[in-house]
Amino acid sequence: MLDLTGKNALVTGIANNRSIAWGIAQQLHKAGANLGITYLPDDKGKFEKKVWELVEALNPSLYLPCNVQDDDQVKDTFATIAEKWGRLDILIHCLAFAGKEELSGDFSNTSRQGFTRSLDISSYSLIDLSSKAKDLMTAGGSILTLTYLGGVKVVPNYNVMGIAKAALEMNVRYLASELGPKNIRVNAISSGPIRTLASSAVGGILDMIHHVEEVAPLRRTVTQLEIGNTAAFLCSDLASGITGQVIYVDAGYEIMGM
Ligand code: 0WE
Repeated sequence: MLDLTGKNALVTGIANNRSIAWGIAQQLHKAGANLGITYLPDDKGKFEKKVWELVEALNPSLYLPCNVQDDDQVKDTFATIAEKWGRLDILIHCLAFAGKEELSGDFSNTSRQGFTRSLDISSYSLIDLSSKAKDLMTAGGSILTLTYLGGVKVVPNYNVMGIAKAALEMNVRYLASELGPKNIRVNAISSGPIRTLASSAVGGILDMIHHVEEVAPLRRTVTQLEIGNTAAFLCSDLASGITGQVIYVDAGYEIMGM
């Protein structure tokens, strides 16, 4: 049976009730995990309040600000986990960013700064968080990140995010190789497109969703709940033999050539 009782899980990347990370947090909670939630702090405390109103119902035992571009915040996050939990079992990485200018128009116009920032937030952050998490995963563990087909095949306008996801998927393999001997598994879920805060800011996302509804074997898109269920499985002992993998949860879209 899928059982995460007694496991301490840190979930990053919840912005609102449409976030894929929110779907994951709910399913980890349902399976009995003890949750720690991080949010992106901003001047007005907007996310701090919004995200808390959402996650309160899951009784998280930690609620921490963590901007992955700020070394001190990352350090403080893991210092608090070490102090309050002692041991970490599950790390959920659901973070990505690219400047709006980079997500449309010619890919060859990608700026150095846009490239660096997108790869820093969307890809390097998995290395940094995993490096800190591994020291606390003293009973083995599971690290999970979210990726997208645009990191493997060209998706119009995904642009620099595709490069960030390609790097992220390779991070998964190198981390899985390094951390396997400590019984820490590292995997990614490649989600089909879902309407979220990030994706609804993308021009043409509705057309992309309609295309998936026509072409995907299951003739529909996937839900946050379905990503959450796969995440709970991958983080559980049921998936004890799976590491270094990119699992497609996309209603089958990825297999199609036409
Ligand atoms: O990974 C993503 C979303 C990534 C994303 C989206 C935004 C929009 C607003 C990263 N940074 C930003 N920055 C913003 O300012 N997806 C898989 C969803 C997505 O994003 C796309 C897609 C799909 C699908 C962008 C272009 C084309 C398709």
